[in-house]
Amino acid sequence: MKLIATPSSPYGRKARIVLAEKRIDYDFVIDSPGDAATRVPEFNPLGKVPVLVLDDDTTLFDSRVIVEYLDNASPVGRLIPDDTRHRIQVRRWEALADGCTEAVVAVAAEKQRPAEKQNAERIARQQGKIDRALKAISEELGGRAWCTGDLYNLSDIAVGCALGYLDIRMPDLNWRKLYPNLAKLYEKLLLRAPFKDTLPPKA
Ligand SMILES: N[C@@H](CCC(=O)N[C@@H](CS)C(=O)NCC(=O)O)C(=O)O
Repeated sequence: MKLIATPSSPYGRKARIVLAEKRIDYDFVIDSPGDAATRVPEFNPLGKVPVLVLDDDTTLFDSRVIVEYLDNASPVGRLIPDDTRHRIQVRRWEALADGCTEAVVAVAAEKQRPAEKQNAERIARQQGKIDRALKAISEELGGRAWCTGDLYNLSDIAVGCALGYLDIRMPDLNWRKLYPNLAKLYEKLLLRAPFKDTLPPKA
């Protein structure tokens, strides 16, 4: 199977971490949807990465579908709990973390426009989502070791990918100082090879 993504994509990183945690072999195909020569739309009509291409050429997207497929593809280290209540809790954390990343992408895209074309109101609205999401994640994590339950799972992976992406797109936000418990969580996640090996390159 192959995973199409970029080294900096936070959603791609989520899929790559899950592949590594599940010890599933794959080819990493780097293709940036923004490049003129991109082939991503041939695999995903939405033109977004990550896309997982199975050996029978079935294409899976988006990252939430990919991680669910992967978690079921191998019994090694389950990352999405079977129990409905806990599973929904984990998916909710994932939605919050992915949503935070979506807002970071939107702010970064707006800030790449020429200064006179930037929409300050749009930036402020997206920044509000980031600030509220981080506060909620930090408050809900509190002093616990992991985001949900007693064990590391997909909720921690999703939050870790959102935090790692903040480092490259919003280095001035200083989320570690604002939320020491998130800093502690990310430090712990970086002790795991799948996290360390997928650190996004600095922009
Ligand atoms: N909800 C999607 C989001 C995927 C996404 O936005 N990927 C970005 C890269 S990080 C992308 O491909 N952007 C290109 C575009 O939107 O045209 C997922 O979880 O996979």
